[in-house]
Amino acid sequence: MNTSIEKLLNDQVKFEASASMQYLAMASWADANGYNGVADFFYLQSEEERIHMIKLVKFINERSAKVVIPQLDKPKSDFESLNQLFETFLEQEVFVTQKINHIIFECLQQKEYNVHNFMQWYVTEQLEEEAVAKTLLDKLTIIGDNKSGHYLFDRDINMIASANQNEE
Ligand code: OFO
Repeated sequence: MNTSIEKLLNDQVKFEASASMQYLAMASWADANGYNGVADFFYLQSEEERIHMIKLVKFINERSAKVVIPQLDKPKSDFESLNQLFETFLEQEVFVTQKINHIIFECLQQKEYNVHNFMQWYVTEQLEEEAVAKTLLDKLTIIGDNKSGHYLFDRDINMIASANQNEE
């Protein structure tokens, strides 16, 4: 594998690991603030990001390139509101999408078609995750500061997220 692609894939290992830790911090904040549904949602997101990271680690090894397990920055762990929590979720997903698009671009430039093919799974995943993050943030924008609205959002979050995925 071309060394610049190897470096990009290792960077992506770090981004997926960072996303996993960020969502763990968000789950913990939600747990501590009485939003149990939101906490469950982010605990699950955190696990999914870890799976994305491991999928990359295995692929890099399968291709006999070198995996570098990264050191991570501390995730953001204080949030002013549910809205801010979900803004962070959307920003995080948009950031990862940009990184994946960059890998796709570089794979085509460097004729790394196997890596390009492997990365398609991530392209689809990002489309879904960005759509879920946008839907949830839209709902919170409608709810505004309404406490009963927040209660219902917390109760129904997993239903809203899976309904969104089924629509695609
Ligand atoms: Fe790894 O799926 Fe989003 O970030």
